[in-house]
Amino acid sequence: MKSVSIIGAASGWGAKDRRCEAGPESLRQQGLVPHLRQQGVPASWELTVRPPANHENALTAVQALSMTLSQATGNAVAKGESFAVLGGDHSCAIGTWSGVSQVGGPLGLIWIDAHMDCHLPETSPSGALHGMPLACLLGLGDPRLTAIGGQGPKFLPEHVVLIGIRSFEPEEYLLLQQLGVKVFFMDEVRRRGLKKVFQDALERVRNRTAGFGVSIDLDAIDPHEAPAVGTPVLGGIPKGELIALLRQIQGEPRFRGVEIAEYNPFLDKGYLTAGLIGELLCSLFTPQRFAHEPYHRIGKSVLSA
Ligand code: 5AB
Ligand code: MN
Ligand code: MN
Ligand code: MN
Repeated sequence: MKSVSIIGAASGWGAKDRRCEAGPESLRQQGLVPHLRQQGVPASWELTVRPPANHENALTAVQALSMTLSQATGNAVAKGESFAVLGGDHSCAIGTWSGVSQVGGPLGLIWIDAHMDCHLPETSPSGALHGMPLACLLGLGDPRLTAIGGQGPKFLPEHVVLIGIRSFEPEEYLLLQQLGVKVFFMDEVRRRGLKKVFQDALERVRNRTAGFGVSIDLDAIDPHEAPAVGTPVLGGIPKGELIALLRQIQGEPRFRGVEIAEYNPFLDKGYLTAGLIGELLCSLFTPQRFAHEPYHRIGKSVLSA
């Protein structure tokens, strides 16, 4: 069993509401690591990456955080560990996957999100960088962000799939179509079932790659079950279905690690979303011989602290 290196990514400058920045520290305070260990996951909190105190603007803040984060994920994978990056707004994906992609051959990526996150600065309706990380990873966007972990695309388009999409702008979809990236919309997930869609996705990311990772934006899950997100969209993936599928990846030697982004502790209802994050991690990393126990709270919330 590989050990799991937990890396907090306190990114907030990628979104209009910066409070996702408090996400990783809140999860740590809520006792996430002791809970994981109790469930048989050999996890330890490696470090929390933060934006620099002094920076010119949102872009340079995201750039600096991404550079440090890419080193952290690159190191974990080079040491043969699994990793879990806990955000933080989803701009953290630039750092997470730029780092992982530097180690050992072409990488596949499953992007689970209500949104496409594939805007260019010119097409973005908000200018917010958490709507652009996938474009950056595919080599498009501000050169200061696409250069992290080395110039150029970090993934081939045929090795990337999106699941759960139900809110997007035409420009970003056009870009994904032009590149040839496969998108599984929420409609298709409902029609064919998540299980079949996920199987197709796994086939793509495992085909001619050395490994693959999963990036989970919590807003992919239905907001009734994951309320602590800044951009909720109704009609999402039921959490139980996602958990069941992630269990399939457990023990898969080519699975590199996961990122769970967009957790805003100030928007949680009790421990609903924090508890869900714990369950998602257990579904990926708890050895099969342990009973998989759902739980409702993992310690004190930042709000009650
Ligand atoms: B998230 C929107 N497309 O660019 C934009 O939560 C939303 O990381 C982006 O998926 C949502 O502002 C970014 C309207
Ligand atoms: Mn999203
Ligand atoms: Mn996202
Ligand atoms: Mn969001």
